[in-house]
Amino acid sequence: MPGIRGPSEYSQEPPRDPCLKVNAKEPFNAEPPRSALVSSYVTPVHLFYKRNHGPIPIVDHIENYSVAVTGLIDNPKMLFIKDIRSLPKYNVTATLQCAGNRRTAMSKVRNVRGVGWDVSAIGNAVWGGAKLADVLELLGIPKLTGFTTLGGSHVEFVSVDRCKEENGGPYKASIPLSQATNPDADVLLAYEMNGEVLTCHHHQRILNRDHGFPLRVVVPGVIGARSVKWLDSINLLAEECQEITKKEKVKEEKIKWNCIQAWIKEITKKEKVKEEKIKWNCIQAWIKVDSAANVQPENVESVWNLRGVLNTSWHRVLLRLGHSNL
Ligand SMILES: Nc1nc2c(c(=O)[nH]1)N[C@H]1C(S)=C(S)[C@@H](COP(=O)(O)O)O[C@H]1N2
Ligand SMILES: [Mo]
Repeated sequence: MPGIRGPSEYSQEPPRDPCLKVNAKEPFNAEPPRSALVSSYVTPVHLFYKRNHGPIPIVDHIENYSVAVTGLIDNPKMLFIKDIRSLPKYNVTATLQCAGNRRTAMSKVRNVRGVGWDVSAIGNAVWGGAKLADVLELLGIPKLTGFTTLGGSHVEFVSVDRCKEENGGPYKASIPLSQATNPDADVLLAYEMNGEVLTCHHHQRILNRDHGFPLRVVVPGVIGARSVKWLDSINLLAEECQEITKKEKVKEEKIKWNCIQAWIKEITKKEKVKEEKIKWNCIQAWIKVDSAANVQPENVESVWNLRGVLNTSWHRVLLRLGHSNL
């Protein structure tokens, strides 16, 4: 693990914003107040939810930091930050959401296992980095490939953090090679978040250890679990990796990757928010469809599961109206 290591205890955690609501201290899991999600289109880094399975890794020597690319690939290679930075840089605005978001609401139906999240384990960021499709091309795997010559069909991302749920082993997750090599899927090896630099360098401003410093994966459109932080190695596998979420048999949830707030605004504009008057000066509002007319389940009871994931039921919000003509 050149240049980066995963500590086994929590004495070297980064500082965090005191307004975050802490759902678990060690490992650190916290979400912002609800207002943070709608007060700006892009969620500020310090307010972005933090979802960890172990202590935050430590970078000792950024110049030694490298990512090993191994497995079912003809030419295994070490990639340095400079190799990744030499590729074209893309900024992708994408929403990350934890599969456990809104778990607390689910636990009200019946007990569930896992960190209790309110509604803010979701955030919208501008991720800057190289496209994984370009990185893999550099290593001899062409764009839009389903199988390597050695039979690799899944790309596994391995971190260095030591996770309780993995018995002290690293966090890992995989995606299909066809997705990884598709430039339109926008899978990134990201070194920036909201223009702040995840990479440690003397003239650079912010070290963002909570969100994957110095390099993380961002997989737009699927549950946050795929977006592995503190990337240590990339392995080409013949099968999907046995990762935390796979064991839990979590179904992938498609989410919009460019916007929370704009989406809400648009819905309001098109008056697709159904409103129900429940008190003189309150309305209850909720969102239940997307632009493709996919309808969310009406009640949390119908989506309850033991792990408390993927609570996609209508999120009802009570709005206080003050003086209004309603
Ligand atoms: N190495 C590593 N990557 C990880 C995790 C982790 O614990 N360790 N958590 C995953 C989960 S479950 C989510 S929802 C997202 C959260 O990313 P964030 O903490 O930057 O919001 O990171 C994913 N990547
Ligand atoms: Mo997650």
